[in-house]
Amino acid sequence: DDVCLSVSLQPSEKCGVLNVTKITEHGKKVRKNWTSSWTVLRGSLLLFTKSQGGGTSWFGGIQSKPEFTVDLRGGSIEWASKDKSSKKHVIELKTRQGTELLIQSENDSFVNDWYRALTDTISTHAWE
Ligand code: I3S
Repeated sequence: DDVCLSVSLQPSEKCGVLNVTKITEHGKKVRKNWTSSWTVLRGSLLLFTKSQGGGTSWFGGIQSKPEFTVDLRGGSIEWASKDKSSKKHVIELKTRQGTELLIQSENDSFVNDWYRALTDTISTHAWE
């Protein structure tokens, strides 16, 4: 989008505010810590920046460095099962590096768009 370009100052496929938590890091279970993150999809990378202004603002994306980045190559996504979270519209993302994330928004069409974009990215970059 134009918004993604102007906000991130670099072209990106998709951006927006999502609720995110890691559940596994380097193959080890970690405690959930849901945070509202400014999320940018750029190439095969998914970048998360702490969202400022209470979660509705894309403002934080301009200034902040990504808090963490995951490489989608070789990863997989699916809709999270009920035992993973009580929240609605939760995507479970597993990376080849052994990080597992839950990605969520109350807005189901928004989450569906992300699901599609992430799926496309994973299949596009599958053989790199
Ligand atoms: O998988 P869990 O343990 O039920 O996840 C919930 C907890 O992380 C909870 O925090 P504390 O147990 O640290 O107080 C969070 O507040 C909840 O949001 C987590 O569950 P959901 O179902 O929202 O992912």
